[in-house]
Amino acid sequence: MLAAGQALPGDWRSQGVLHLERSPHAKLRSVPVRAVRITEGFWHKRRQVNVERSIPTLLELLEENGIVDNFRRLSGRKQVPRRGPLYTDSDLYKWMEAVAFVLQSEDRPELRAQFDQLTDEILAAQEPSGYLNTYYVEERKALRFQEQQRGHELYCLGHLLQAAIAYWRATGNRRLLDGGIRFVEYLIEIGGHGKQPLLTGHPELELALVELYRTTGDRRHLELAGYLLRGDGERLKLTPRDYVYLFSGKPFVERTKLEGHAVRAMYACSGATDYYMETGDEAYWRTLERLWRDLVSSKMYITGGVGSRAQGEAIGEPYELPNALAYTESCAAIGNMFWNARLLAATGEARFADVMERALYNGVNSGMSLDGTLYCYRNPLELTGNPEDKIRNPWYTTTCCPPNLQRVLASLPGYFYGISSEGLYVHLYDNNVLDWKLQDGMALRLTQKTSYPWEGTVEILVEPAAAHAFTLFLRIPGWARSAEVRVNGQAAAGKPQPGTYFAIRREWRSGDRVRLSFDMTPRLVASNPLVRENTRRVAVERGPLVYAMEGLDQKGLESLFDAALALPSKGFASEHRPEFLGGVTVLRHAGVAAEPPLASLPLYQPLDQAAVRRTRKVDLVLIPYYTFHNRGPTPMQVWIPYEP
Ligand code: FUB
Ligand code: ZN
Repeated sequence: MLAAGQALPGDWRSQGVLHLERSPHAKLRSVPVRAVRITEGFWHKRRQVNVERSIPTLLELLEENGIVDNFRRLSGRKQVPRRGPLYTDSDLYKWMEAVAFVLQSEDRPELRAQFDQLTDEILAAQEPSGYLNTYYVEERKALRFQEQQRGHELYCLGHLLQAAIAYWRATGNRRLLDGGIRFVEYLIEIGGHGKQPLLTGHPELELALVELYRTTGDRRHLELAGYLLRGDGERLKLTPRDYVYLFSGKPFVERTKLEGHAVRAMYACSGATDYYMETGDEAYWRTLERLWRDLVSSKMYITGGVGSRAQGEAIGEPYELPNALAYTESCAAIGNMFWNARLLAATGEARFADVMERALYNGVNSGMSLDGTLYCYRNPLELTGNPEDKIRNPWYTTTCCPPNLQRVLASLPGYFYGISSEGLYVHLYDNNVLDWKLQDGMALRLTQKTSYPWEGTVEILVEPAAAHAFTLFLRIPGWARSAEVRVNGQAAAGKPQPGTYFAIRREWRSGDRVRLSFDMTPRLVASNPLVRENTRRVAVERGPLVYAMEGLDQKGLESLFDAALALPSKGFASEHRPEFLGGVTVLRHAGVAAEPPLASLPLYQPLDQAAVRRTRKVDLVLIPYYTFHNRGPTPMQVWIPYEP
């Protein structure tokens, strides 16, 4: 047992987003965020905006909206009423976690000071017992753990722990972590079988507890995660509806499909994957595999978004993937990315990296505006252009998504690589320098130079400290129609297969160069016809990016919805425009427009008179989906009709 304040095993500097050094069922170990420097390029730009605009402005909003004052009022530092929904503590914790990840990459004294100041405010509000929550206090104190379906007490603790662990890994400072451990001790004291039954209500604490276990080595932290994943439904008197919506309360291994609240489901699956990596419990793996197949076969949007319904923020039936009504909360796409990153760590299988990349570049990336001050809660795949549709906003009463997006961008270097006993896995491509070591201790520098995702060539300079035999596993994205790998100018032996890792085992010497080339020809993608809304429509992808059409780019069209892509065709023209939308590759394609415009047709008419004539030739322009709605309200669609 490890009490607050007792020495933590391991070196905080060497721990990644997930610390998998001692995880017996993880195939890959993580590389620390600080070991990967993302240099000028696609993600560098997004990360700069994150740290310079997004993170500072969100703290101002958290202050303005009383989220920090909710702690100050408990310590008597301010006499103000509590503000916001019952889970606001978690929004501050997520913001702090984002800051902690920034600090893992570089020291920013101002951010560090803000984190320390907030730690003071938070710990001053913690009760001597260890309990900490700004909602269940005063007249609501009697309700503690009495309404766990909606209460978010454990959810907030999960986010507190994640922020605290990330800060410890950034600075070696464990004040907040000790506060978190005190709360966990309190839970262990009151909770579990025979005592107060516990329910996460909103899964999140499960993954945080497994990470806490990886940090402290205290097995009780893992056991508590296991208890939560098994659920205590009978004693809590949960209904079948609760089990569906909450994605917690009953044994995780009895789940047969993805359902209920999308973020809850994604976090539960993430936590269960973490638990599997520590325990190797095969029942968990079987369930995870089954749920993953359910996701990719019928419940995931092409953007990596998850959750079709506004009602209950829920995952729909198989193939229920509406476009305009898509709920696709940013947090759910983030949860999808987290889950697949964990599955990837567990197995080293490229299918998980493909989903992780899809979510990251599209459904997650769309969530933050290009200037870093506006956020999507929903990320629909179609917009009518109604100015009342407030898709990007600086603040939400439920402001879970903004700091979630910030923590993803801040921690992104930690997702690029993995280490196995055989060598190094390269999961993601962008300009960066890795300075780390192989599992046998050999120091290794690796430098990627590329214009990915705009171009498909990646140059990799390999520099081990001394000539050394190991395997370089290079991800060949599943979307690549063809790929080529060269080592020091020579074609590598073997055929690189999309959707796998291409393994090159050799004695690597400092100065060795690998060159990867992926075919970046834009692709037309059809969906299963059971997604009824996408009948006779195509989506367009180029590299890892999903594309979309916005009304304001289409010249000579009265309405975006009058147009169709003219197929078959000579294909797309790609043009890189460095000044447009933060620098993007725009696609052009021949189209045809309805003549007369569709809006001039009656709502209903006899079938034999109803044929739509799309005869007028137009030039259609597509932009990357993640940039949609950055220029004000305008119609948008991902799934585009086509005319044969
Ligand atoms: O309940 C906390 C967060 O608020 C969820 O993750 C989001 O879906 C939103 O409901
Ligand atoms: Zn959210």
